[in-house]
Amino acid sequence: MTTHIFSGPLSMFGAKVQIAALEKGIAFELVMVPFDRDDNYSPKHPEVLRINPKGQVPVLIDDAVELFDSTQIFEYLEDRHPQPALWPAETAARARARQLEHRSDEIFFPQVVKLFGLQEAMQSPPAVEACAACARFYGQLDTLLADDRAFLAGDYGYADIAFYMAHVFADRKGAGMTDETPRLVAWRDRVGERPAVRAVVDPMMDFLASQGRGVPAFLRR
Ligand SMILES: N[C@@H](CCC(=O)N[C@@H](CS)C(=O)NCC(=O)O)C(=O)O
Repeated sequence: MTTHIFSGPLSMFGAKVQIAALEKGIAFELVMVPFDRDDNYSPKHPEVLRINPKGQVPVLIDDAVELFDSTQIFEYLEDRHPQPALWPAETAARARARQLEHRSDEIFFPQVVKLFGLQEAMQSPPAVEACAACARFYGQLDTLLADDRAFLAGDYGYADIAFYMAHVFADRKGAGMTDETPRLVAWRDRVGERPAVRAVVDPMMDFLASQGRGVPAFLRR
């Protein structure tokens, strides 16, 4: 039975799952759902509606297991395909990595979502505050990398995948990282070199370019 991942051409959360599955060498069929905010992400794929009461991607079908939510799917992928490990083995390190992944999705990314609706008003107080919140977040992660660690939670893993994708969208919306956080920029380059990341991000950027929409400078080819 084939594993299916339902994602969207501009789905940040779907891209997380695609990258993780590629890192683990899982054979899967990718189903791209119609995806545009202007159309309120409609029509919804019937399988997505059946499995996710929120009607959102990503959705994973692996034989009898049907899941939604990128972080829940990470946990399943790790249990089902333990190697290569994408969470740290040690309990405290694993808990910290999970917090980082959660903070990326639930603390950082909501600031980016605010900017989605403020693109014509980037000098407005809410936009300035959202950009400042992103910059503060970058500063915290830059400090985290100060002890010569190459990746956010030690070894490369889910925390890096989640934050890499979130920051691509932040950059698209005018809140990219700068040379004020050089360790984080170097981290971005390290993560961006991974074939699994390229395999997901490059088509996403091609999709944007094909629509005449902006592509972050560091991802232009
Ligand atoms: N917490 C969820 C968020 C999923 C999510 O926001 N998905 C977006 C795409 S990135 C979506 O499907 N939006 C369409 C909609 O809300 O109708 C996750 O981690 O999977």
